Amino acid sequence: MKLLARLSLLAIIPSSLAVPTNDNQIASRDVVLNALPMLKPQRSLSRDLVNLDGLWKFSVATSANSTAQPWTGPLVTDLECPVPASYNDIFVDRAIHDHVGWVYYQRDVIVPKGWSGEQYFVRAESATHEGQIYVNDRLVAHHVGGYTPFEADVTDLVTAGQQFRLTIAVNNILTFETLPPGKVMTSALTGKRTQKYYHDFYNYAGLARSVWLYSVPKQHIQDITVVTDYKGNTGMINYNITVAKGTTRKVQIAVIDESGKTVAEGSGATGTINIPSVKLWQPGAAYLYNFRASIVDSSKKTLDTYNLATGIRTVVVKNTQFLINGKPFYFTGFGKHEDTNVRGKGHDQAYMVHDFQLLNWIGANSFRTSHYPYTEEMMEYADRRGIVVIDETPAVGLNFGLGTPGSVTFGPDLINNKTQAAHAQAIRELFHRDKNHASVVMWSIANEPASDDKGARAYFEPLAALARSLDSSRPITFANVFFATHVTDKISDLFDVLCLNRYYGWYTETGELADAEVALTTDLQGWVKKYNKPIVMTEYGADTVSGLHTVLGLPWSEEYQVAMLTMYHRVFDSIKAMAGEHVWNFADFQTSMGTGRVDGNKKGVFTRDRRPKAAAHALKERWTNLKKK
Ligand code: GCB
Repeated sequence: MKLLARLSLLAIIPSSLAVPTNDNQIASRDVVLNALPMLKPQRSLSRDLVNLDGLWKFSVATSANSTAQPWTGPLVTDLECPVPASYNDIFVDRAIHDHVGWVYYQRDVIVPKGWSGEQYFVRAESATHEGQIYVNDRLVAHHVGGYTPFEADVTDLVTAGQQFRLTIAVNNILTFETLPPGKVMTSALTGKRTQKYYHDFYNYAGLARSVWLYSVPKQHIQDITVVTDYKGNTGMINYNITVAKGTTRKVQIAVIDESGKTVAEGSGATGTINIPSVKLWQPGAAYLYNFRASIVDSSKKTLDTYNLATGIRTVVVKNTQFLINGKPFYFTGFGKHEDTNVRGKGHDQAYMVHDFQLLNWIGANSFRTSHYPYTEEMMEYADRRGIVVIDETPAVGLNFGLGTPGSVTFGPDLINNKTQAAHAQAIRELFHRDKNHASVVMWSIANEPASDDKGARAYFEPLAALARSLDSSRPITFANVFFATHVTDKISDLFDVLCLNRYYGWYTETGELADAEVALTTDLQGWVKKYNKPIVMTEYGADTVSGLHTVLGLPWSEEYQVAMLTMYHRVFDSIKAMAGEHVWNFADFQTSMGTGRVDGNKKGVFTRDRRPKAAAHALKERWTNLKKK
């Protein structure tokens, strides 16, 4: 993006969206709230890492007030909790399952003795939704936001070769100052606290991703940003590198292809590397170069090295087309969730690989990280598998209108300036973490906000500007809810792609597919007429009980799910501006209890344990044929 355009964008980002300051009374002076972490830790010739996953001592805070005190002392408990996993479904204990507030995880850690002279960090890949890291009794990191990493430099606190007590306190409370938003309710009858929220997936909490202890040399690479391009058959990696304070030595770059051959070299902290006879990263045909950044001293000794898997590709939106490497791309796939039995949102490599196998089997080329950032492992895996990702922030449930006409969402006591500041921070952290992934082709900054609410424009305009100022190389979008129509929606002009979530035939016109077809067609044609933009249907689907069959094709049956998807596809195929279809959902998933959900949301094309419903076979047929076109 041109500098002037960038500056004018920055002008509409108010100072209230500044990086949060640390005003929490429990945080000590030198702990910066939500400090941006370094690059994902890795083992290289100059870096080391120790995985801290396993069984940790675990306990829930005994009173709601324990947040007011910093954590001190060894945990007295007989509970052990696996990391990574959400804690809610692990124990056979309703009090833990329903707990609202802080929980504590604790274990002993030894800093390897070979790390003396290095700098070392504790890093949690996430703590849902607020985390505090303690080394022995000292608070060293504080982070709000449940799906992005944070870390603490512990070099000066523990000597290499020594042991320390690591405690991570995790809080699952959602308020109007968090994303997603929520409200804690207290029963007038028993005083029991419950967490209310406005999104349709269970509020799993805890340490659902890995925890690491890692080392870097004192002079090290802190961050790398790459933006790729190509001209003819020459690839380009535009890069920018930041190094640790006190780094006096030079940055050198080598680009290595998949066969191990160095194909280009360069030096300096910022620049462009040209790659002759480039092999592009393509959907379904990933190709990754190793962008190797090193800090080298005058005698050519390497002090630090970071290896960044880099796919060279471009993404451009042109009129109603979504172009990857100049070719129209049609999204097929799903909105997903991180969700499995017992482990909740806990990362599991077996499920990750299996889910990608199923995506491949069904002919899907993409997914959306509905409705929060997924693990970094998953983003890296998508890079390697050639799966395209729409990467979403945890801004879900900014919508109090569902089912209540005339309700207001944005206002001083509702979704307000503080929510907006948290939203800005969520955008910063997601972009910071995922900016280098070839698989990520678009940012979704929210799911189904009340974009027709009178406060929607004032809320979203600065956020869209912030997103563009942080990354001008990818389109931005949000997923639009059905009742914010092309007439009433107030924000879609701020975005590049129209992502629409629609449930004709399910929440409206239930069981009446002929009516639903007319309603869907009219709706889509309205958007086509008003905007010259690509349309991706980011949600459509029907709750379906696996094994329920009916010859009449009634709702909840496998037949109905197939018939409904088929109807949607007929409509999509008649509209030129359609650039993709993501069925809701890849698999059945857990939600909060309620009369409308029987053990969760059943819109999965696969069951929660990943068995195909009839719709999976129907989609496989369609998507495999689309691929051949
Ligand atoms: C939606 C939401 C999604 C829900 C889905 C449903 O519009 O975006 O989070 O799970 O509908 O099944 O109701």
